Amino acid sequence: MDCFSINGGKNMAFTFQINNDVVWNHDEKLLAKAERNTPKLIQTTIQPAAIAEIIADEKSVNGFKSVVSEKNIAQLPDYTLGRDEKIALDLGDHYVGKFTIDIDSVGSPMDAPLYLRLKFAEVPAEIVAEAADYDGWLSRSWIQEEFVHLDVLPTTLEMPRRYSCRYIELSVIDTSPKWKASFSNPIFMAESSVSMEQLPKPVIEDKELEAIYTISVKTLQDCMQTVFEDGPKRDRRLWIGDLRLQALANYATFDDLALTKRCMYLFGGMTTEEGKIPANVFTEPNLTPDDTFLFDYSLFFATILFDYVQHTQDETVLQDLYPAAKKGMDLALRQVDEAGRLVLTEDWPVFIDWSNDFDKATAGQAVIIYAMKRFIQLAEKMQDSQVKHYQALCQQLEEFARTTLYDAEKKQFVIEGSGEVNVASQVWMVLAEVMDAKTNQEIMETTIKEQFPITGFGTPYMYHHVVEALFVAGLPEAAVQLMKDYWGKMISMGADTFWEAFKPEDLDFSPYGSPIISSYCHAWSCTPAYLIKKYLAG
Ligand code: RAM
Repeated sequence: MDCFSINGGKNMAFTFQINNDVVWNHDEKLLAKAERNTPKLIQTTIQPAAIAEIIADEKSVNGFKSVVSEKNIAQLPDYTLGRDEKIALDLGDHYVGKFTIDIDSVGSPMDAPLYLRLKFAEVPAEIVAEAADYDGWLSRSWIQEEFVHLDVLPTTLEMPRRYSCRYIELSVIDTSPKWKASFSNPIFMAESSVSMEQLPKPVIEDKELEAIYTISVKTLQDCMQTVFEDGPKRDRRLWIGDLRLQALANYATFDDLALTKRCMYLFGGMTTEEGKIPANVFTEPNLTPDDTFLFDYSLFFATILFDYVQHTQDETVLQDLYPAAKKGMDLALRQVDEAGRLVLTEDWPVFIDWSNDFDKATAGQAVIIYAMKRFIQLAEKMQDSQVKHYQALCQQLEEFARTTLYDAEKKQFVIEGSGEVNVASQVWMVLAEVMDAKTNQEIMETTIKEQFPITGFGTPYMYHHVVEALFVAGLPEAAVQLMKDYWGKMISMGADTFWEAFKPEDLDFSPYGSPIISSYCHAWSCTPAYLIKKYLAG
């Protein structure tokens, strides 16, 4: 295996993995079920609400915000554009879909082609950024920018690709001095597998929380396509860590069970010969697993199945997918030594968060305990003859955590050897409920006292787990406060949907070397809908 990583050492981050030697099992029966549950997308016609002016504003995301222009969107055709002139359309909210627009020439006969650049942007700063300046490690092909030559006008320009955006910039590279381009009838055909009309309006008295709830539901909706995508701008595919959180938020809101089932069957139907669940899968042009593996993500297959069965009591799904969950769990358990210590390896790293600034070993130990506790309940339902074996292993893992990884004096979990104390270790150990309720509360109280305001985490994915750990530890006020400080802060910076990456203490942070490539509608940030419904409603 080749693993290209920024920091392959102690924290085992990854960038790209290339595993050419993997032998895949395609379970055609499971995959046929996945295909049968493909949703028909609901389409909604969106017309731009305004013409936008993008202006510098240091308080907004990546330093820019949008204000409504004095130019009237109803007069769009009058604002003709020649060389180096541009105009930005504002859809009024974030959407995912396809764009069409009518274009005509005005003036003398069209004596040269129209050369046009279109930019589709989730946040205003993407309009301002120059693709040529991008120097990150992910492909620049993700930047939503197109160059089009049109030889004959009038025409209807139908952009063939799907975009994820709120703002669309039309920028004329050239016409000719004899004529200008005139634009009319811009249409954005938005798509999702679910509609907001399906959802009753929630009654949330706290207005800040209500706004957080509403935007998290919008984020979820825009990520719900023919799979639960991680981000409709990027990577536009099904990742298992994101799926776990999307499924939970989905049960609390749209409750689209077919889409959830489809995604579980996709993972269950494409595993390695030894039983590893891939971290993500592609569905076009064929169903194809990615040769990328993350230890914690693989374990989440069992927890996603547990959550689904708990929510639906669907026996058929359990019968169909339990074998893959079991094989995956057995494989992961091979990495537990006789002392009950999880031994992580570089070719199957834990993810936990995009940040590489902390040691993930103790959090990894907690994730396997968290997953096993749920898996064991499935094993009991299945009357698996090995239930006792799994229980014994789980106890061993917990025992190791309590005796070797817990510092009773500090009331904190540590990293074995270095003694490092970090927030992720506490959070995942609390979620795994390794200690009793009182100790869990003490752990999180100590964490608040000594580590808040949190620094170092790069994703709403990790912040979700911190908030949930606070709820689990019986500290709902602190949980709500953190939701407001984090997701609320994104809103104050202009979020229409919640982002893939966000560090309140480092507003320019991107895991990819440049924020232009980040996704600003990202599945794993949609969980306030779940957290609010589960821990605060009623
Ligand atoms: C990013 C994806 C996804 C996440 C993985 C680990 O590339 O966008 O959300 O699950 O990383």
